[in-house]
This record gives sequence, C-alpha cells and structure tokens, in this order.
Amino acid sequence: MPQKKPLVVVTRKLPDAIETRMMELFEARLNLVDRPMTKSELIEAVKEADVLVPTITDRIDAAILSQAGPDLKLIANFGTGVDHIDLASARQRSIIVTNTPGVLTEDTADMTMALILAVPRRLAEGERLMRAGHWHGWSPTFMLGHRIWGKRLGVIGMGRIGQAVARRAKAFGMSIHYHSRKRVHPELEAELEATYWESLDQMLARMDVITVHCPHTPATFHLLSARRLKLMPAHAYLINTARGEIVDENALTRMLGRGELAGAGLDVFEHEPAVNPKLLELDNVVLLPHLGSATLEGRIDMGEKVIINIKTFADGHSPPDRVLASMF
Ligand code: 8YV
Repeated sequence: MPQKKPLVVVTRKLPDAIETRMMELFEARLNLVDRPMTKSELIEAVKEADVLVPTITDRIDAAILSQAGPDLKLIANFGTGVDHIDLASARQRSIIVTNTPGVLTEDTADMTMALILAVPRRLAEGERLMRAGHWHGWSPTFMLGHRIWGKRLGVIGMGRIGQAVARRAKAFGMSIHYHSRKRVHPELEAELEATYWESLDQMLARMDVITVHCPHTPATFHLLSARRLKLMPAHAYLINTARGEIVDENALTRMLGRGELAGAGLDVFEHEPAVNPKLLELDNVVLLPHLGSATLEGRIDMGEKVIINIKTFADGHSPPDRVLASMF
C-alpha cells in the first residue's frame, strides 16, 4: 500500500523547481503570494502540518510550538541559521529540526569579500556620487579609500563561511587572524597562514578589518558590545554577513557617526527588516538587504537540502542535517 504523503507547510515562496518537486513528493501547502505568515497563520500551520518549512522571517518560538499538533514531527528550516526557532521547545516536544548547511558557504563568502572590498574602496559612495551627477573629473586626491592588500583581517567564527572568506581574503593579500570557539586543524591554519587569537578582545584591538561569521546564539548576542567595539582601532572596518544581533547596532552606529570606526559593511541587522535610520545617513557604510546567500543556484540547493531532509525523515531515517541544540 502506498504510504500517505506528509503534509508539508512551506511558509514562503521558494524557487519554482523546488515547489514543483515538493508537490510531486509531498502534500505540499505552498505560499505562492510570498506574504510572511502572521502569528495566527503559523499557529494554524503547526496544528495541522506533519512538517513545517520555515525561513528566517518566521519566529517559531515556544508560544507557537506549544500549539503544535501531534503530527508535527519535523521542522525543516530553509536556511542554515536556526536562531529564529526555539530549539529547546522543539526538543521537549520531540520535534526534529533540520537546516541547510554547506550549500550557501561560497555565495555568502563572495558577498562578504565584496563588502571587504567595497567599504574601504568607497564603492557605494562613488556609485551614489555618479548617479547624483556630482562627478566633475579626476583629481589625484579625489575620494581616496584605503588599500586592503597587506592589511590584517580578523575573522570571528572560523566555521565553513569564515574559512571560505579567509581563503578569498588571503588571495587579496590580507593576513588572516581568527577567534573561534574551536581552534581549527593545524593543517588548515598552515594553509591559510592564519593566526589564532584566544582572546577576542586582543584580536579586535589589532585588526584593520573584522568580519563576523559565528552563529547567533544566547552566548553571541551582542558579542560585539559597545565595550568591545571600542577596542577596535579608529581606522578599522567591521563587516557583518552573519546575524545583526551579534553586534550592538546602536553602539556601532554611534561610533561610525563620530568617526570612531572607519566604516562598516552590513548585510544583516538587529531588527530586520528595520534598520537604524542613522545608519542610512552615513556615507562610510555599505548596507545590503540580507543578500548573503541570495543566488538562484544557492536557493535551489537550499531547497534540495530541505527536500532531502523531509524525504529521508518520511522514509523512516534520520535526516542528514539534523540540528542539535548543543551545536549552537
Ligand atoms: C538565508 C541565512 O537567506 O541561511 C541562513 O542562515 O542567513 C540566509 O542566507 C535565510 O536564513 C533563509 O532562511
């Protein structure tokens, strides 16, 4: 007898190829208009679904999970970060959580490298000036930025994305430094010619560019607090393509406004989609709307991972990308 297809509720519009495959494999309830679900719609979804496929824009907290029906056994997140899901509540209810690691590493590292180049070289500022018709010709001292070749890059979080960024930055002539929960394998350290800093505070004080690649967890919330940001030299730049919550956005904005930091490249924000309005007024920042992994290829790969996680679970096996609370 054919097995009953699981009811899979997908909270946002996904690439067509992924939605088509989901319709073939599952009883998929899609969100074709792509309006984020309201809290009550999410509650309805967890009451009925066998599998929920949320994204970063859904807050799957304890209150939502307390309404989960008996059939909800899997939350197959579309994305790597799972800080929007209450993992402890899910575990208490024996709901498995999976994510999509690995497939967005290179795209996110590319975007990070783009910001590492764009901010010191004043790329967005120059582009704005051109469009405003304010370019009156070349001059030897016009719009000088700063060289990145030979500068020190401090990577916070040397996981997959941190390593992919370090590889790129090394090719651009930067020296690689890092602080991470775990020191990486000596072979990798040698390949990247990377210096490990046990003390984040000490690393911050000595870098020209800092880039954030750790997950957002209770332990990393405001890891870059006002106190730590003040340790950075005034000529340094901060790049964040990880999570806004890791940086005290108000303190950062104040410091950038006062010239206590040279600039920032931000793809993520503390209260997305809201952005501190004072950041929008600053010339020395490049702001992007959470585009780190936003390639069609990446989104399809993420969708494929979601499908594999659901299918493996539905077939009675442990899904490959199971998230354990202890991992975060
Ligand atoms: C995703 C991300 O776009 O995967 C992540 O953790 O931050 C993004 O690149 C988003 O989270 C999808 O839910």
